[in-house]
Amino acid sequence: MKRYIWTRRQMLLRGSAAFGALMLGGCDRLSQSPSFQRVLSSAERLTYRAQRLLIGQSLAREFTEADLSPVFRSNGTFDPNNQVYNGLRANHFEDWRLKIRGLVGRPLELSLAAIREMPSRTQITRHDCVEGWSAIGKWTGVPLGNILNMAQLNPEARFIVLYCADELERGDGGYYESIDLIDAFHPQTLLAFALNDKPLAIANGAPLRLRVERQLGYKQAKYLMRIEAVSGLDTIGQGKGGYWEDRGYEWYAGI
Ligand SMILES: Nc1nc2c(c(=O)[nH]1)N[C@H]1C(S)=C(S)[C@@H](COP(=O)(O)O)O[C@H]1N2
Ligand SMILES: [Mo]
Repeated sequence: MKRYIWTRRQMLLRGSAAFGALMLGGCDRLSQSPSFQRVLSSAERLTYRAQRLLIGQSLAREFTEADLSPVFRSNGTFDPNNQVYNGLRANHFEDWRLKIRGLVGRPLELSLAAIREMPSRTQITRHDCVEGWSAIGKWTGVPLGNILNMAQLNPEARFIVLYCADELERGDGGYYESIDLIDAFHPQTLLAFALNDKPLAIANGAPLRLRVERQLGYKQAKYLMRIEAVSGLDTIGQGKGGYWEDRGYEWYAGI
């Protein structure tokens, strides 16, 4: 637990340099009261304010078991069906590794077993697709922020890019998505390995998919293979930050 706190602090100090100016504007009274200031070192104070700023972001609505959709339908790719993916699938994803690269101090390769052993979060949320349907599902996964803490973001990191195993059309370069650090460290942003208490089905993105609950369906990247911390999106894909964004959709698909 101690280690987690430390790595989170490290992230907040390193990864959130951009928020510094904003934070110094002072956003909460408690962190400025003299007695509270004596309790915390200046680094801790910075962390506290950064955390409030990050975690203070609104949460997406959460639902109950009674609200669950009977079926969580699939959309977009329902089976990547390519050589690499079929090979991984044949072995129940035992050889699959999530790679974390880019602007990090400590690149990682995590097995599905390792990810399942990390502290997880379960949430029941509504998924809204631009094509006009929605579904309520129960997701279990590891907060993306925890994994980014382990990887130790460099101060220049501004976006997290998520690369998937599938192409929607042959030769399209593959599905990918990106989010900013506020969404990356939002407590409901998960790398999910289970839907409705069962291992993620192929149709819903096995072995691992993103849940970024305050945004629309196409941001919820399935079939994750690689995560990259970057300083900008211009040189990624066709430069708009995602598969559908490159085809005209909004990058910030807020609901
Ligand atoms: N890799 C990948 N991720 C994807 C897609 C896709 O085609 N490939 N489709 C997106 C869209 S438009 C939606 S609505 C959701 C659908 O998730 P589901 O199949 O679990 O319903 O996944 C999103 N993530
Ligand atoms: Mo969608």
